[in-house]
Amino acid sequence: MATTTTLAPGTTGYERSWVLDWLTTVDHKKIGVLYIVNAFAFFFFAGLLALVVRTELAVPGLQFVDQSTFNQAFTMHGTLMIFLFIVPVFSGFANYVVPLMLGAPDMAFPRINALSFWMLPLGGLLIVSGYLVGGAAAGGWTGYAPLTGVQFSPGDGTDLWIMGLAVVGTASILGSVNFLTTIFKMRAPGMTLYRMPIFVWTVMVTQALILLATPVITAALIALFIDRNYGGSFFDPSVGGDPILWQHLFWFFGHPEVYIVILPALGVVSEILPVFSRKPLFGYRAFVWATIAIGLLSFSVWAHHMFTTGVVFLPFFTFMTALIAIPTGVKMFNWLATLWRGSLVFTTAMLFALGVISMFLIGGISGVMLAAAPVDFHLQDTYFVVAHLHYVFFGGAAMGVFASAYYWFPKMTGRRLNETLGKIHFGMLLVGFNAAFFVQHSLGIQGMPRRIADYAADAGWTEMNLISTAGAFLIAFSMVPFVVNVVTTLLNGEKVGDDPWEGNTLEWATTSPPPTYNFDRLPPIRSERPVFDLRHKHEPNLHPEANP
Ligand code: HEM
Ligand SMILES: [Cu+2]
Repeated sequence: MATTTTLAPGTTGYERSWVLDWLTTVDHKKIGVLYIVNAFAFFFFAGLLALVVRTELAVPGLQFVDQSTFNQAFTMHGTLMIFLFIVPVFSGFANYVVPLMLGAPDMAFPRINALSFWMLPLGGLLIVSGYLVGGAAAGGWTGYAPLTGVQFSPGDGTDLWIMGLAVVGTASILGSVNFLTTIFKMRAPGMTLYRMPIFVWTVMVTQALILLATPVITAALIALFIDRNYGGSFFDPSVGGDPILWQHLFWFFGHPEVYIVILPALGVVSEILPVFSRKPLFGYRAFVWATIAIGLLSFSVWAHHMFTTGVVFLPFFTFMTALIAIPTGVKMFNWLATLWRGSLVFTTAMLFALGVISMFLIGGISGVMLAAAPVDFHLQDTYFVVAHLHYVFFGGAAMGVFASAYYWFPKMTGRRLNETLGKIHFGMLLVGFNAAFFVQHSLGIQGMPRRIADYAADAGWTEMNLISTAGAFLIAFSMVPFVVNVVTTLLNGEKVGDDPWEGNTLEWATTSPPPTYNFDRLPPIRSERPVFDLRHKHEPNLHPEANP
């Protein structure tokens, strides 16, 4: 039978413009890049808002902005950093690497994937557009009732904030279904659950948390919208509602949210440490179970954010919160054991991974302190909390973002970021970060409240606030070498092969960048380090644990 070997006329030679190509793509790699670029745009904007806040606080007195502008600035800063930067940026990296790590050609639902991405800039713009209609939301990123009720937040900015967050939340629910289906249904032959890279495990638990937690906040937002616009009374006590109900709903989402943010960063660290220690990850299965345990426990501790409301059974929530230290400690211990006697290579990615571990350790310790109810009564709503949350969100999670960027950039582009500029970026960020946030512990202990635009000159807080503001500007300047690095590397960076770091996981077994549908052929998958096995075909298996 005759077969056609040439294409029918008209099916070649049609090239879409690259703009249209990116706007309509359903390729998980391009969608991943779109997620990352979009998240960084919001990161830089939210960072500028942080500088507004810090500049105002540098010295006593109101110099630059009025109270209302200040409240909008920290609310938009927190909201955008959490919902438009740190969560979606990891969805971006996960979008790019999870199918690769599983040996899959794409995500399970490529079109839904594109939809979940495009809802994000839409939601983000809705939130920011509050600035165009007489003032953005100003009730804090936690949106506490009654601050966000019509009485104290009469403007449209708060309604836009609610709508934008509902869109963003719906997008991440769609995304979580896609991730979970991909992880359960799209793994290559041989890729058992216990051979999946730890990063994939952390994404899986994270997406399960998103699926369970996000509908709660979305429902609460809708209730708030009804209160504000249609005479509802969910949160208004004067007509039988309960403002504490908002706190329950918010934190039932909000605490898991912390792990939604931190788990992928811990996953990245668990990928990077073995590669640059030239050793297998110590205790693979313990990492898996610690991740699952953290995920489960995260739903039983929300009320540690509500100790001072008086409606909380303090011993229970203190105890459950303290329990989380156990699986977290397991991870810490196993990372150190991975590094122990390894031949360490201090690439920028490795430095950022070590940064995550050490900064997250500080954030974890201050977290255990806050979890003790008597201590929390003193520190609630002070700068101690601001310090704690930034050690977790910035020192932990955002450092993990930079670790990911340096580690996977060669896979995404075929070019490696410049290591000298990378190390300058890391050094400036580390110094700036600790200058900005470490002193805030003392400020909090001395009683400086969060969310204030001004403080008394004789409070004794001026010097530390000045240091904190200087640190914030150093953080901002550390982005210059980073951006220069990304731009110059894209234009003419050092071209490296498909596997510049000698990685262990499947993404390093294809070209950089990978072709459409990712793999021409896959190496056999007989352990959680298939690419390592491929490279060391003739040596005995050094890590039989995962290969029973
Ligand atoms: C560019 C570096 C950053 C600086 C200088 C900075 C600074 C600040 C400042 C001054 C506040 C206000 C404190 C207050 O008055 O309550 C704040 C709040 C906050 N920041 Fe940051 N921040 C930075 C990065 C981040 C990152 C990366 C995240 C999360 C991923 C984040 C999340 C938050 C949150 C959730 C709040 C609470 C907002 C609220 O109380 O409503 N920040 N930050
Ligand atoms: Cu919490």
